[in-house]
Amino acid sequence: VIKGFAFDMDGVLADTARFHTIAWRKIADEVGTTWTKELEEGLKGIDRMGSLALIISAGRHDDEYDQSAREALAEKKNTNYRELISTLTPADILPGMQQFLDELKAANYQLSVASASKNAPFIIERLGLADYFEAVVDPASVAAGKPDPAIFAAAAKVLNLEPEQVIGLEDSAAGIQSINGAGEISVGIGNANVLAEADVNFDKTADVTLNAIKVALDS
Ligand code: B16
Ligand code: MG
Repeated sequence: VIKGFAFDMDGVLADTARFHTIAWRKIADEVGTTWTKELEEGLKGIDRMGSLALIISAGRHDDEYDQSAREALAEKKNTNYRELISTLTPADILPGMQQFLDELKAANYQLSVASASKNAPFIIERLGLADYFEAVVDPASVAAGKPDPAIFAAAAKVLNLEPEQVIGLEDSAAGIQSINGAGEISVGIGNANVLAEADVNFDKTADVTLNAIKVALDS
């Protein structure tokens, strides 16, 4: 029996993926890596240093950046990103998600956040969503980031639930792998080809309701 839901944040609750893209594109330009849709999709759900490593590798610049140069680039990206997200308001909650959260709360489900972002508590506060969640998993507290199952496993644990009692929602391929690896039911939101491993898929957040998930799981 499902008792809880674990939410990814960027791309599921918050319309912030576009801000990550703006900030990372500047870094890609600086290191000389050509920006592609595949690169953009591949960064979703991947933590900050991991994302930077993918950008540097995509342009075959690995040898040009040592650890301290990488930390400086990551810091620069985050400073730019923080400026962009400082303007967030509840209007930046992705379509339908506040209603979905209301629906879950009314049905007494327990909710947690499993975001790779160290900025998650700040963003959830800016969106006015903090009161919906029993807990936000600190990504720094898990041994490995998405696609490793650790973060979604922790998202069940903070609710005192078994993985089988939890449904995870994600917009990234890495995140769906994390949910599946943790033994939870996975709901993908976005391109069905990218999220092919999800148990259930929706094109967009506005399509996600409790009933739509039930119908999809029963079919
Ligand atoms: P930060 P999610 C992820 O958030 C983003 O999808 C990913 O693009 C980003 O690099 C990562 O957070 C780290 O974010 O630099 O703010 O710590 O989708 O897991 O909610
Ligand atoms: Mg995401």
